Amino acid sequence: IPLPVDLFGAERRNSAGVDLADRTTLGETVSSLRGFVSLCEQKDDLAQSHKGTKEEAKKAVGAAAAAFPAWAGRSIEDRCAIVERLADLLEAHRDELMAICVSEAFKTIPDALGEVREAVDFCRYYARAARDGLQPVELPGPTGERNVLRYAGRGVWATIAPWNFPLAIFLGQTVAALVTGNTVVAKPAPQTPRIAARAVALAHQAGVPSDALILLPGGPEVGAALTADPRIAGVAFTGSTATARKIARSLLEDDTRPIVPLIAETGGINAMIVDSTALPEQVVADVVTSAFRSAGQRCSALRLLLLQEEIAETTIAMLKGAMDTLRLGDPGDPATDVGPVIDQAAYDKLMAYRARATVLKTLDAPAEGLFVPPTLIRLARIEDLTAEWFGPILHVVTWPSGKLAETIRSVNAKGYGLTMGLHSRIARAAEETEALAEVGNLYVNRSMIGAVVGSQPFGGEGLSGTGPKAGGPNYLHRFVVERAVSVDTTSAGGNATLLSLDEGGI
Ligand code: UN1
Repeated sequence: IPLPVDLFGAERRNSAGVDLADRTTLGETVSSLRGFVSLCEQKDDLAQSHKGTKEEAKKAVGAAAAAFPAWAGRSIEDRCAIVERLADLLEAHRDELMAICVSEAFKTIPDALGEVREAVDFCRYYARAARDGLQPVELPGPTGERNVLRYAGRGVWATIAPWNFPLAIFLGQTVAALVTGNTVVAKPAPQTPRIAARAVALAHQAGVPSDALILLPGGPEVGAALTADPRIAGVAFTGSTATARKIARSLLEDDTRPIVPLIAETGGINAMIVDSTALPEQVVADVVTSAFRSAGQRCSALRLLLLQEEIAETTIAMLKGAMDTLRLGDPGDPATDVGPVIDQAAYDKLMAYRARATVLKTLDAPAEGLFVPPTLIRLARIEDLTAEWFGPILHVVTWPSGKLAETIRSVNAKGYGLTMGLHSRIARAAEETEALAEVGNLYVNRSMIGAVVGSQPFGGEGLSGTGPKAGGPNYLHRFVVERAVSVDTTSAGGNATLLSLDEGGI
């Protein structure tokens, strides 16, 4: 049953106030992209040809450590202005950045546009949050004492980014560390070094000193060398739960090393619960967007669709019809809904899994390229899904009437807690889900992807991550140390203030 809706038009709006999937505005962008894509393909720049080594990781940390005092000593206003200049530069280079996202990460055009906009949003949001939230705070205290709480950078942060948001998350983590007065060694995913190299070059152009932000491309060995370095004062990581665990272990291994923060944003086995009162067309559109947009390669993506028994067969029939309207193909073609997956290893893993599953519906894939066709798989029980399959693969399970709480508890029992969706028109169902769902982001009657910076702080619980949420009001606080300074203003000869001596007098 084909649906009369633009399936991927449902992603919400961000800073520019333009629908991310508005294809009518993309014509101009696409024609200029074509030129850039071929340019990018020819360009064998540093990041692509160069893989970092363990020695370079050491050198980079040393240089960033030497740059720390000067960068930390700049005013908040200075650092915010630089980050806002970076946002302007990202906007000015939008088409070029989109082109690299398309050619290097196989993002579709609407996804590449969303990627650049989200990066811009992170820069502007964190600059504002630092300006508003990190000024010294005068605290009330016992009579006669002046108490001030100050925030200061911690030192050198390692930021380790995923390939699925190679610009937005790469820069989001990095800019948060920089704006709070830290210096950064930034390691992009091995699949996406070029977009990171462009982002770092623009940050330097915006005024970040070259030693305050150092790009370190490379694989897991380079990441391991970085986190094992005792001079690292914190790690911001987005990727798999297994890698987050390795990083946590490596940060704690050396007994002489300070205990430093790890911000980890990891995987999820995300479920959407649909009851018999939900609006069917909206459900189907939101399911297709949540499960198949970005070829399912978002940690927020829908993996497990839980349909109340009465509506299961009709919903599945509509879903199959909607899947038929999806176009697989060249991600640089604005008509494409689903592009290839990131690399051969991902392709092989997903295709092998699909081959042994009970497939309800799938599509034909283009003959050439790493296309995993959107696939609907039936499972008997919620417990049968035991792993995060990071691609366009959706599992469906039914649940009996009157068992909403049990259904939510079965999802909770997986131990992940990133996103959950509910489609229902019953207020009590929404309240019950809100009370029981152990997730970082609960979405009611909408899709489960596309968290907007500043409005929908993003991040999970349990196996899905440590918090604090990216794009939320508490994120920057994890990047700073707090210093409480208390001055007795009564004892020094009864003077209410300290004497102003110049340094030569001490
Ligand atoms: C991720 O896939 O790593 O809500 C994060 C979203 C994005 C974040 C996804 N803003 O889909």
